[in-house]
Amino acid sequence: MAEFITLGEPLVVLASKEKDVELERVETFQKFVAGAELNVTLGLSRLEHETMYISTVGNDPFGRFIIEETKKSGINTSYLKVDSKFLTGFYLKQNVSTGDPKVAYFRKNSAAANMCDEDINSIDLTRIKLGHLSGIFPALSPSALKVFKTFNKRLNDAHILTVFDPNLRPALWDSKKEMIDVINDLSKMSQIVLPGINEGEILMGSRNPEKIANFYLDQSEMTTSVVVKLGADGAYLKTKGENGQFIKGFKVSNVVDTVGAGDGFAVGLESSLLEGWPIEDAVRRACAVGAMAIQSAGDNDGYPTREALIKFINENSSRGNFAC
Ligand code: KDG
Repeated sequence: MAEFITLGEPLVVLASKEKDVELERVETFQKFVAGAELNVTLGLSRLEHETMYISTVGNDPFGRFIIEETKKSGINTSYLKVDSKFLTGFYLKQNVSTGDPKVAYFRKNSAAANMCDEDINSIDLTRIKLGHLSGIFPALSPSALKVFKTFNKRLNDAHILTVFDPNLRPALWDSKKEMIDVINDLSKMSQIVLPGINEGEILMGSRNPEKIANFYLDQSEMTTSVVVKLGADGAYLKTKGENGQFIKGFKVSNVVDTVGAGDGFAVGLESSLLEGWPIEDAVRRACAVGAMAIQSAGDNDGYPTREALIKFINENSSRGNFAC
């Protein structure tokens, strides 16, 4: 049983040890588990929430590594299956001194991309309070898009709070237009939408956080809050019928790797919502976890325990002590 659920493609990431070396020339890689939705699940379970992760891996060393690590983290893996016909996806990530790293995906036709509706229909949603959805899984294949919609519908029918992170990955889509149309359409089926500011510009044509928020609030009856991620500057929160507000971020001096920051943001937000916090405070914790995430090399190993999160917020907060 769990209070949190998500569906995603787990990956292994091979992160280069050498800095600023082109991926084809790298000699040493470090292996981690990755995949946006798995990152969020791992982060929530590190904060002691009961989580469930739905996916399929191949019958191969990467798949076995993912299963082992996921079980070790206390995640409910009842619906993490093995399909011997396909392989587990992986990707290479460059270690860079500034900016976002270059990545190379090896995930086409993976086991997760070949999931089908039957993998979703039998899932027991009893006690689930929050479903996390990301725009990566529906980009994997036409069948993954169908599975995603079935899963989203089941969550909606069961009146479970859903949070949608557009997570744009242009390399996974046939065209930019298809990506924009499908992602904007899928966003309509969640109560909370979490676009980054750069994603907002691609998806609806403006870098103005209020305009981005209004676009998602206006396009769907179901969407009640939009949180626009502004990187180191924090976030902009707008709830239907209320004024929008900027929430300050946490500056960190030691940026190791930016990948996984957005998922960390979702961890902070969703953990707070599961604990019954008002959304404004949830966004503040989201900014904290996002900032902590960029200080390590893996995609999710920077996500904090509860103790580390309290310490980070108290040491970096101008508002004084902050309950976690
Ligand atoms: O958000 C982090 C993800 O980008 C990473 O873990 C790998 O799922 C991944 C992707 O599609 O890039």
